[in-house]
Amino acid sequence: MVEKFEEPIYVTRPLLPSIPKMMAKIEEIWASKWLTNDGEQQRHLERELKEYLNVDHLSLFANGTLALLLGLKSLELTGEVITTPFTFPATIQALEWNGLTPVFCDIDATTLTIDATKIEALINEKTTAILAVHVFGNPCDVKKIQEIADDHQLKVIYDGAHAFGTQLAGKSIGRFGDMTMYSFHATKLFNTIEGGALTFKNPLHVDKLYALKNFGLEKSGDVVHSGLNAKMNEVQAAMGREVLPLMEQEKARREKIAEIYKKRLTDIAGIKIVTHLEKQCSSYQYFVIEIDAGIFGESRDWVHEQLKHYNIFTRKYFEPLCSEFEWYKLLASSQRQHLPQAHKTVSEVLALPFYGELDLASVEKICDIVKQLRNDVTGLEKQQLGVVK
Ligand code: T4K
Repeated sequence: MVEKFEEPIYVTRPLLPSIPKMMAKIEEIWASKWLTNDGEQQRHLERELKEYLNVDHLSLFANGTLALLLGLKSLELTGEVITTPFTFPATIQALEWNGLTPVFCDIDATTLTIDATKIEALINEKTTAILAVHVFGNPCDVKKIQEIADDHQLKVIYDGAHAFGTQLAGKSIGRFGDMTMYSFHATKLFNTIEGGALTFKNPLHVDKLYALKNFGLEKSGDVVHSGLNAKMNEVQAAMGREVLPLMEQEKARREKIAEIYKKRLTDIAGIKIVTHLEKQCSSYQYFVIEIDAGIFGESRDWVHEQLKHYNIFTRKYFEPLCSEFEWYKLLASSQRQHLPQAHKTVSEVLALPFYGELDLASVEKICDIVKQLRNDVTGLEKQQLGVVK
């Protein structure tokens, strides 16, 4: 019998710079008396991230949701946007705040991103864009999506909240489509406490996004857009500048953790590994498994609850599907028969604890506990069949 953990084990923990390093940056900010509004730290971080992510244009925001909301606004979209129901509510809320109607498309069984083969059938005269999500850092089928967008003159926006550092065939994921949003929330691989960014193709968006996140004010002082306050402040930017150099070490630690999970969990009947970390390509953001209740013997929900008894707090991202929100569930595209894969996936996925600080012995122990749960189930099955008396 495996003992429970003494301290809670969460799905993630933020990557923190050392206190002296952070204090040195805070002292710089205090000395400058410049706390927000296009400050030095923010400008430095913008340059550093442009280089790290290998993109031409990047704009920082107070959080990923506002970045996406204003990115969509900058593209002046109307009508309907084809998107995925299997995402964090923020993706769809960003559409909602722009007065755009989501049209939900089913997802691919392997990458869990929008199923590009099903997009075209959803396009009509009201469609103006495709908003796809690189779920758990798995890249979307960017080639097929761009072909469809080009054929129908649609914009393409990627929610890359989980895709910091993800590359595809050696190319930064932030270079695909018209725009990509990154989230720098505390729970993300790279964090600025709260924060986010947009990377984009069109150089005209540099000034437009600058205005949109600053009340619509242009540098001339004219108010030219209906903007918002969505600026990143100097402490957030300083945090990012101290977290960025820690990235490679954090990824290396996460890779070791993933290796153990993969080795130990692959052999358990009913468990499928969703996360395939490939060097150069992955975001190292989440480690996700799927539990097939028919084979495992109990549901994902049961495993999630049982793990709590061992002080392990996994997450059922992204339950409920966005198509199930009260105000969307009557949409034609929300109907269950159109979204079979999304409904299956959302009942099976489980994000396991995954962060560099998690020691390898604890990872082994989490695997022991999952295995123990499966043994408990099979023991129970045998008893029910009368094999074990
Ligand atoms: N698009 C997608 C696809 C997204 O996943 C997200 C955000 C967005 C857009 C929007 O980006 P932002 O506007 O957030 O930049 C968390 C995050 O709050 C959210 O940013 C993230 N996605 C989502 C997937 O995860 P919760 O509700 O799971 O967070 P919470 O507070 O339960 O944290 C999870 C665990 O992390 C905790 O159990 C313990 C640990 N934790 C958390 C915080 C905040 C810490 O150890 N320290 C901390 O400071 O949403």
